[in-house]
Amino acid sequence: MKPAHYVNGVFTTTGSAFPLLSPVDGSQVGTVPEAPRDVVGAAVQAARSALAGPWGRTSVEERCSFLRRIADGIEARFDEFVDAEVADTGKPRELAATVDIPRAIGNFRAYADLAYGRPERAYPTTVPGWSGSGQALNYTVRRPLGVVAIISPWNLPLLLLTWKVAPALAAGNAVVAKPSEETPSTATLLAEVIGEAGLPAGAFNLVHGHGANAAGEYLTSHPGVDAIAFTGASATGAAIMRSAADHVTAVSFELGGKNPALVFADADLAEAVEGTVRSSFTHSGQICLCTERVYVQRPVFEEFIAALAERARALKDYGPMISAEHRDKVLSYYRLAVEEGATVVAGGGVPTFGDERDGGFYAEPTVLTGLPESARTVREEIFGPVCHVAPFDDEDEAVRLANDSRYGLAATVWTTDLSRAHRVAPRIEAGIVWVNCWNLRDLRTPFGGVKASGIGREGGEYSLDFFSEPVNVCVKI
Ligand code: NAD
Ligand code: 6OD
Repeated sequence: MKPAHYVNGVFTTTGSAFPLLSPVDGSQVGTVPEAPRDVVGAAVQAARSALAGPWGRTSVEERCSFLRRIADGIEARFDEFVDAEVADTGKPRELAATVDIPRAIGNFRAYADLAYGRPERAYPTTVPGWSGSGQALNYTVRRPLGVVAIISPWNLPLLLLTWKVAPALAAGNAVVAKPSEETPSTATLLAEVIGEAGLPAGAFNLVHGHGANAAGEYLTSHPGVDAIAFTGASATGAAIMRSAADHVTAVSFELGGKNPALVFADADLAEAVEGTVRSSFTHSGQICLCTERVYVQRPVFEEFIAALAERARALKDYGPMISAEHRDKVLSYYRLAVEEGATVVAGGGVPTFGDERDGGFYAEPTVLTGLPESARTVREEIFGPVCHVAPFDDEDEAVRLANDSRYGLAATVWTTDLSRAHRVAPRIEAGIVWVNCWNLRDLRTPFGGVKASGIGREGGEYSLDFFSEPVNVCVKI
């Protein structure tokens, strides 16, 4: 299905069209409609009306069964979803088939279970001086926030969109979603599946288009939006916060990162190298959780860097950057690193394949070393297949280096010393610390970042909390 808006249960391609390019070879593979302000307004109005209609009267059981039907609907069209995700992003098919699409299904199933099984608290309250039982019962109910705007990025398009849509719907909100302009296809398929699942018209709406001065900003600045859940760059989060300020709209932000890995001399080195290959180069580094700063304890520094470089050079089956613009940004950091004095231990350029990929947006997996901590290459998020490796001497220095960043999303610690792991992990300023693993996910756990990496937490009940408002009811007995 071609990218289309989905407003009040109806597909439309209103608005001018812009080209959709394949990152694999740069060819045009389709067009995307750019939602004008009135289409965004109609989507917000449809969501508001849905809350006043049958959707607003659904029980949590009914909503959870909708979520399960949506999960089944994606599963039934699994290959179509994989094809669409691969076409939009150019990522290896195996990645889409084992991570992105299964996680989208998992997101709906997880929130169906979590929302249905969610306990609420009650407090019997003693009221001094009252006659009779002298008691009251306080209990908490949760109301949806209303109309929620969901804005998602291009790197894990369906995974990150459904990560917010599932809890938002489970909590009873009506949604207006805007996926990235680079990756509109799986979101459109999702709208189709949601329609087939029988969700009342207006409960889920989808608009396509760009961000600044376009559909994204029309949506986040709309006075009819009660909350904004956003995943993307920190600078975009700041811009969205400014537009949200006008209407004091609640925000949940998952933003950028410059994630450290700490490799201690007592680590299983082969495991640490393999883990770092995954954490730095999966999806060509275009995952917010990817490692871009690696700190290795001095006794194993040379051995580690040689092994990592060898593995980076051997990588062959990797995907492109999402766009020519993003590829140019990544390559500009490769050049900057050299200007700043880096030693390029692996990669550092554009690969040649001898096939249609030579017209695509590729960058080589790259390992750098030799930069001071003040270098822009070490401080700024690149979001490509690149890491800088530096030595450290002791635990305190490792923690200090890890924390010396404006970001604080995820960190990885490689050590076989369990006491060290427990000592170091809580000292790291990050929302997520993985020990001897990376990106091992349990959907019930809190997910998010500190400092410029985000506001709030998603995952499990944290998402259900964000997407609902507690109301305390006090009944005098
Ligand atoms: P981006 O911020 O450029 O775009 C994300 C979304 O925001 C897109 O849909 C875009 O159209 C929209 N947008 C852009 N400007 C807007 C504005 N002014 N108002 C409203 N909407 C606007 O990010 P990207 O390039 O798509 O993704 C890469 C970035 O996302 C990286 O920084 C990465 O670290 C971050 N990211 C973070 C997480 C996380 O969970 N923390 C996950 C994925 C990506
Ligand atoms: O696994 C997740 O739930 C999640 N939100 C991943 C984010 C990855 C960032 O690119």
